[in-house]
Parts: sequence; structure tokens; C-alpha cells
Amino acid sequence: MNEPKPIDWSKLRGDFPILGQQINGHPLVYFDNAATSQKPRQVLDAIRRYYEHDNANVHRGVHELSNRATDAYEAARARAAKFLNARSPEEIIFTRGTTEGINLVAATWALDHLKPGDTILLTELEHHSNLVPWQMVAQRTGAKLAFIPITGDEGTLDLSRLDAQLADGVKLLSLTHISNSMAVVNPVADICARARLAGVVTVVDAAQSAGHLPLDVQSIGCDFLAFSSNKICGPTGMGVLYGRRELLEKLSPYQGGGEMISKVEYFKTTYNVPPHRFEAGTPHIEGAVGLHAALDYLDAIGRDAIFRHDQELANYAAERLAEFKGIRIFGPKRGRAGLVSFVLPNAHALDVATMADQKGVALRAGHHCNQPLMAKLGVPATLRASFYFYNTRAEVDRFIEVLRGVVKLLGS
Ligand code: C6P
Repeated sequence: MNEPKPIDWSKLRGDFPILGQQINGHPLVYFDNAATSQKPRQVLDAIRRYYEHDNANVHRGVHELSNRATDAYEAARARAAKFLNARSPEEIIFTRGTTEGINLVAATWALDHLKPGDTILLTELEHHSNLVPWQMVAQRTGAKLAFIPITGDEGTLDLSRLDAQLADGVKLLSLTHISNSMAVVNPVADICARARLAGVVTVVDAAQSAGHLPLDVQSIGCDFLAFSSNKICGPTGMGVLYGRRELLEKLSPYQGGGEMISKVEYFKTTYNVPPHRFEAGTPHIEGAVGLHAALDYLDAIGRDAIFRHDQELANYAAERLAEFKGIRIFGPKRGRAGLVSFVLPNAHALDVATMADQKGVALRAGHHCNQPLMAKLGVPATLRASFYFYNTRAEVDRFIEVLRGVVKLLGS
């Protein structure tokens, strides 16, 4: 077998104009990638090219520019289908991001199907975007919520009772692939297989996994999967919802308006076929163009290699952080995804992040939209460093050096 060609990570870093700058007189160390990633020139150029040459509205015109815009938009859909190994582009709905993707399933499948006594199964790891929409559905339908528990500070799921939980009136299971606070990678293929055996519809929140490891919706076996473009080198305000064709065909529309119809009369409307039925109004065309470029960019590197790179940085950061006395590091000891959350003794996370920023290090501090999880862990907030393929070991060393200075100043 041929050895894979070694990747020149520092050359890739050169594709990101934003990373070369100084912040507060220090070189920028950008460790907030789980919130949003930076964008390579290739994505910025694709958006610029689109506006300079092809800009028009889609699916409506008979003129050349409209045809080009439509082609670009639909080519992005086909590219997203390939990225996820969906069976066809018709299974790809463009959204504003993961949050809207999950809300779309909640507002359509869940409101159509759930009734009092049914259960929606989630995990204790979920981001508010994969919790609040289900609370709203529960309030409206009379369904109840149940949670797969986690095991302490490692945050891995306790799946020992999963089959019994699934058998207890569960109609829908929605779970994150990678936890944005705990760096846990959930075994989604195994969990979805068990859910399918129990006749349960599955939703995977891939916000933290889509740009970090290979994703194959057919081998995961989920019914729906959502991700955001902004976390994977693409533009903000753009996202993808994959839905299994058999389900999409039977789904009620999400919002009403242009594009989602096939015939409108004053008192009734016949709806368009999926995926257009779920995309009312003028879509985020340049978002699709930029996302297309981002998917090409990531796949030219290889998501396996990206995962190994990010994981190695996260392991190294966790190892170096363990040098701090009294530190509490969250997440699994083995198999951590590319981020690390931690709490320093006697130091408020926000103070630490603000002081680190003075030295050019961008961290995130807070509950990371995981308030129930933070309550479960008994902390108001954590500090989080999250990595991407353009980050380096030298940046981790710089982060540790800055953190040492902060701890010394705070006397913690
Ligand atoms: N997390 C962070 O951790 P949107 O805002 O729709 O692009 O993504 C929401 C979302 C859903 N699920 C998970 C697991 C997530 O991590 C996120 C976004 C960001 O910094 C913002 S809180």
C-alpha cells in the first residue's frame, strides 16, 4: 500500500490571511475554532468570483446570470451530498446552520408525529440548539423528554441502558456527534443502529464533527443530520440538513413562501418536492458557493488527516494543561476530539480568557450553550481551547506560557 503523502500544515496555514495578524501587539493564536473557523483564500475567492461574474437570483430567471447562479447553487447541493455520502442531492436541504436544521426537523417531523405519552430521547451532552427545540416540541405535543446520562468528568455516554430507554415510548432520538464542551466523540453509528431496530427516528447534530472527520450518513444510518458551514471553513449563516428521502417526501413544509410551492391558488397551495419544499424564499446563494469551495478545500486535505492532526494537538494541550496545579480537565482520557475544556482553581474563566486575549490568545469562556451540562458538572463556566488543522504545537506552547502568566498574576 502507498503511504499517504505527508501534509504540509504550515503551507495550508498560509491560505488563511486572517491568521497572520497581531492582536494587542502579539501574534494571534486562534483557539476558538469550535465557535467558528477561519476561512481560506479559496473560499473568499469563490464568493468574490460569484459576485463579480454570476450574481442573480436562483430558479426564477430565464437569463444567463440567473442560470449560472442556479447552477452554482445546485452544484453546491450535489457537492454537499457527496461530502456526506447521501444517496442523492434531493436529500440535502440548505439552512442557516445546525440550529435551523434541528428546528426544521422539530417543526415538521416532530410536530407531525409526536403525541402525548411519546418520548424524545436526548443526551446530557446536548448544546442548547439540540435541547430547546425539543422542549418546545414537548410543550406543544405533550411528548416528554428523556436523557442518556454521562459518566462524570470524562463525559462519555453511559449506553448500558440504551435499549431499555429506547423501548420506553421513544419516537425520536437526537444526539450530538461530538460534544462542544467535552470533546467526546459519540458512537453514532452504533447508537443509530440500535435506535433503528427500535423503530426510532434519529437526528445527528454534526456541528462539531462535519469539518473534522469523515462523515457518511449511510454508514451512520441516521434519518437526519445537521451541520453549519461557518465551523468548517465556509461562510456564516449557511448550513446543511441531510434528510433520508423516504422521510422528506412525507414531511410537511417548514416555512411558506416562494420556491417551496408548485402551484398556488387563493385558498390553497400544492407544495414543491424536497428539498425545495423546505427552502422558502431567496436562499443564501453565496453561502452555498462558499460552502462548496470549503468542502472542496477540506476534502483536498482529507478529513482523516484533519482529525488526527486536531486530536494530536488536543492531547498535547491536555497533557501540558495537566502541569497546572488543581486544574480540572474535562473530556475522555482517550479518543478526545480536537478541543479541551478546563477550569483553573480560584480563577474565573472569563477573567482568564480576557487576560489571555491581551496576549493575543483567543479562547472561549462560558457555558458554551451547555448550561444543563455545566450544572451537572457543578461549574458555572469552563475555559475552552478548540483547534483546527492550521493550528500548531508551537501555538499550544504559547498558550501554556500565556496561561502561566495569567495564573501568576491572579495568584490562583
Ligand atoms: N457551538 C460553540 O461551541 P449554529 O450556531 O447553528 O452554527 O451551531 C449550534 C451548535 C449546535 N450543536 C453543537 C454541538 C454546537 O457546538 C453548536 C455551536 C458553538 O462555540 C457556539 S455556542
